[in-house]
Amino acid sequence: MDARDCLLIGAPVQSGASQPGCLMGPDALRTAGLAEALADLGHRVTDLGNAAPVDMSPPAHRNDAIHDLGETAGWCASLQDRARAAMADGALPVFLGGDHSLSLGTVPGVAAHAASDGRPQFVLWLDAHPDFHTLDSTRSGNLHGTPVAYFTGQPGFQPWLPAPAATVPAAHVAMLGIRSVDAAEQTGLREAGVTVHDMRSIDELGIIRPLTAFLDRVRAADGALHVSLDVDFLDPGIAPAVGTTVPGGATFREAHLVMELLHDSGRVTSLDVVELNPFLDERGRTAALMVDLVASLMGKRVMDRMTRSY
Ligand code: 4U7
Ligand code: MN
Ligand code: MN
Ligand code: MN
Repeated sequence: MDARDCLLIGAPVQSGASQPGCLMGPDALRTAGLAEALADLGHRVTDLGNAAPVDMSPPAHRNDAIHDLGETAGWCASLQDRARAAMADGALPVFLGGDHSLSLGTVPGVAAHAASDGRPQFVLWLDAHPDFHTLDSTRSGNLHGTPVAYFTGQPGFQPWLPAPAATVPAAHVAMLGIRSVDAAEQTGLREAGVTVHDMRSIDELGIIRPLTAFLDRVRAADGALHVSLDVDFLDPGIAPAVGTTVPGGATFREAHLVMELLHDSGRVTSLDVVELNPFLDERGRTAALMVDLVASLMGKRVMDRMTRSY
């Protein structure tokens, strides 16, 4: 990848999660040196600071479990605009979460730009969870479990959330690392036709084959590719700073390999780094790991590292 204009956009959203703390995610990523790491790779980096939600007061939903709907709807609207504008500037936006409900905004926003360019939008979802609940199916009421259903255009989100600026066809979404799926999500994913590579398939096939198959499809379609990286994609042993830990996650080496392959593909046009909860971290290690993964995605290589340090 050549030098890119990277826009860092903080999205301190925590209304979609049950535990407070994601609010501090953007600042932890900054403190861990994200801008410096990207600049060291030769990219032009602008930190736009933090976005803010717009005021929204949607009607109450019949599902009583849902909480903070208005605030999450406000973030959804605000981030759709920010994402679309960042893409229109020709930049590569990196959205610093914030819980995963921020993808209710970022994905439709980047997809709207791709549509205006006449390019198909693809999404790679790196997560322990498929986040495929609807407002009716969520039992926890935590809206960070809903973005993929929303941006693939599943019914039942309006009028509670703003209409997505654009949707992404379910067939253009691939998920890697999945290992916690609720019953309603299983049915929904199957019916919608999302490609789900669960941990069993990664154990059997490795992580390269499913990823390269997807990247080949993106390339063949000349698509734009949004990557949404949830901290819980990683094994909690290496990434403890997340509210929704699930054992058996991606290893340090698997995660770096995914990032390196994404870099080599040259296809990534936008990125979410989500669910970092610094309140749960151990001496900043998860934040530091996330920065290192983003650096790998943006071109950091082992051999360059050796040349510099030895
Ligand atoms: B994350 C869950 F029940 N499915 O709906 C839910 F397991 O963004 C988890 O991937 C959602 O971290 C996790 O609450 C959302 C649960
Ligand atoms: Mn463009
Ligand atoms: Mn998630
Ligand atoms: Mn998750």
